[in-house]
Amino acid sequence: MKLLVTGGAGFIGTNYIHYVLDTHPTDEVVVLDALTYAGNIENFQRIEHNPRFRFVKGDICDAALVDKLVQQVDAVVHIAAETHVDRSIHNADDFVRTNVLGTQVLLDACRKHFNKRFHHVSTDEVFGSLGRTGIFRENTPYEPRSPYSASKAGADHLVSAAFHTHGQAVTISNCTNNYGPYCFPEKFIPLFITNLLEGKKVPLYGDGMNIRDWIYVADHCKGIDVALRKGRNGETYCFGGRNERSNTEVAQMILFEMGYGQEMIQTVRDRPGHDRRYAIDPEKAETELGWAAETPFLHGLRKTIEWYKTNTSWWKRIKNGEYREYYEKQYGVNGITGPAPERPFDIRGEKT
Ligand code: NAD
Ligand code: TDX
Repeated sequence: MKLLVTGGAGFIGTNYIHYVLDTHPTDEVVVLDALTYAGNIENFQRIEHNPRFRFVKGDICDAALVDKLVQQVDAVVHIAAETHVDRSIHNADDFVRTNVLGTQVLLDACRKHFNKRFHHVSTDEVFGSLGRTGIFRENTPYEPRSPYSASKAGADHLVSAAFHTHGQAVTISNCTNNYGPYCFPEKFIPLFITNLLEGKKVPLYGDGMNIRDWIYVADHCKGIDVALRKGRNGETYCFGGRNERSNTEVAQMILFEMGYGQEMIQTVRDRPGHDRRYAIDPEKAETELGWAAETPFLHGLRKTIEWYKTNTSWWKRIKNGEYREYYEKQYGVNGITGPAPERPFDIRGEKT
């Protein structure tokens, strides 16, 4: 297959394209990524010269560019999004634009070009917040509570509408919190690990008793891939790690693994509207797709800590802003919210 992967320069996208190129020896991958603050082409160092890989810097809201790229592939794996809840609380504009509008632009192009297969990567946050009991499943009603999750819910509904209205070949996956290599150090686990590597304290929101269901990113990537190849059109698949932990528990595990004590925890003001608990029942994906999360949490956490210890320059260049210099030199544009360049170039400088 030839895949168009949106958001391939971010955390899950990077892990996914490495997975595809390693696992499917004849597949080709075209990455479309706007290189916002969260995208980093330094992630492509291992595959930069792989002839089955091509990178296009551009915006998923750019209908002409999307149209052109969709024509060149067999399927689209839509991973691009604005993803950080705290940023969406501060300003939701980019969330609505990229997550809602961008998804529709991709769907329109897929419909136009012989109903190209479309897999949409989404989150468990669209289902809202659980109390002590309960679990999210594919048929759980949507009740998003942050601007981020509301924009992802809007995108999911558009994908679903494309199936019901136009008969488009779509699937959706809703996954729990991911952790692992290449996660931008604004998210909980990489922020805590990198702060400790710098000898800084870690900021725990509120009472620290919010619960997340953590899944190792490689397990999620396998799920995305199997949903793309084996999923039934119009279906949603929920992926989770069967691994619920309070933030305090995760913080304590990280501190212990890195040789620090409780004194490094700094309790800070809570996130407004902070969802209390997320948990997914992944049974449908397990039985229908033969998928299961395989990485035990302690093992995955140790691998993740090791990755951040080994790849110090990767996250240090992010934390001090230097990671942007490389592509600003290449493209001469600041990708944060700026318009997509008129003529996108691929990573080797060729016109697309
Ligand atoms: P990320 O923030 O690390 O990466 C997002 C990528 O999308 C970046 O490379 C960015 O440059 C790109 N992007 C943003 N706006 C774009 C635009 N307009 N056009 C083209 N590219 C654009 O995100 P992530 O954590 O890898 O999440 C990827 C997807 O997985 C998202 O859809 C998210 O909702 C979903 N998801 C994430 C998690 C998680 O725990 N991280 C869990 C479940 C689902
Ligand atoms: O500094 C922090 N301190 C803290 O206590 C940060 C950044 C987070 N937290 C808490 C908030 C959450 O309860 O840790 C938990 C995890 O926070 P995030 O890493 O921001 O993730 P979350 O808000 O749960 O959303 C994530 O999972 C689902 C991703 O960011 C989303 O993109 C994904 O859809």
